[in-house]
Amino acid sequence: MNQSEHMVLLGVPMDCGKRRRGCLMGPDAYRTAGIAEAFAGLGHSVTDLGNLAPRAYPQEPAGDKIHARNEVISWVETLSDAAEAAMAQGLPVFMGGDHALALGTVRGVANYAKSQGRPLYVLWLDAHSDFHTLDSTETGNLHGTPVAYVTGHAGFDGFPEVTAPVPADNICMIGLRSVDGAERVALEASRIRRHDMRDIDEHGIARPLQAFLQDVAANNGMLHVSLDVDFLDPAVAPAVGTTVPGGATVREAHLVCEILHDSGLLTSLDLVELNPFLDERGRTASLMVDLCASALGRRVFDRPTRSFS
Ligand code: NNH
Ligand code: MN
Ligand code: MN
Ligand code: MN
Repeated sequence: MNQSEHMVLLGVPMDCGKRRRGCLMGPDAYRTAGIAEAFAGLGHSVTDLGNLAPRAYPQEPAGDKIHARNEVISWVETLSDAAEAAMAQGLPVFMGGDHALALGTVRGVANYAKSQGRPLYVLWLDAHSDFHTLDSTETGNLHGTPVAYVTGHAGFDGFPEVTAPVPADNICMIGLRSVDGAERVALEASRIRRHDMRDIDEHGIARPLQAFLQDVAANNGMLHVSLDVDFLDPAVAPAVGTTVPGGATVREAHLVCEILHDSGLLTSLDLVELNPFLDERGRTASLMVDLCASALGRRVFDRPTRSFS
């Protein structure tokens, strides 16, 4: 199976979801690593819409525990609209930028899915669960909050209302190995599917993913994948500010992407937290582009078609 897609690239040089700077260089690193050429080489058409920018926003209040609150709110508005519009054009790839961009991309994609009368599913590939609210965050960094926001949790005062909250049942996290206390309590009280690295060590990475994809297919869902660089082991992906040892191997990550391609279910993709300032000769950016290629059909040999419904 190799369906041809229209790939819509959007650069999101967002760097305010945490304090360590450098993610603003992410979009150009993906371009330099040849993301458009990789998609085109697989037979897809590609449009690069360039980089987005937040609209004007009020000055940040002094002493706010939340870092860059107004700037993030402004990005969320821009990104929501851009994501919703891009969904109508093809398969958007949001080239971040830090993970706070997912507050906007997932909100917009969810609005689009709702307009199509289809449920949205979200696959969260990350060392972290990013399930803090503005009340529970210890760091005040909004890149640690998108999953709580898009599932409609309270405590996001000042942020755009989440008009199409993603049901917890429709979210699957894989790769977890750094979950804060408050996040853990909230996750355990939720129906979010969560697979830590121990799960993957014991049972492999394919099984939980396939179970999730079965559900997406059975419900005619749309599928948004949010890929955080720190899902990968820092030994193979050093270009991220929040490295956590013991992450996914190169092959585990490719297998996830290959299975995603086989499923034919992927409808939008975030690439987040790449910090090119911390990279070694572009290897992390190149690995991320290779993973994108696997998710869009690069393979050594064809496999018998596998049905996910
Ligand atoms: N849980 C931490 C926080 O809330 C870290 C989040 N950092 C991430 N998330 N890189 O993926 O600040
Ligand atoms: Mn993250
Ligand atoms: Mn992370
Ligand atoms: Mn935290």
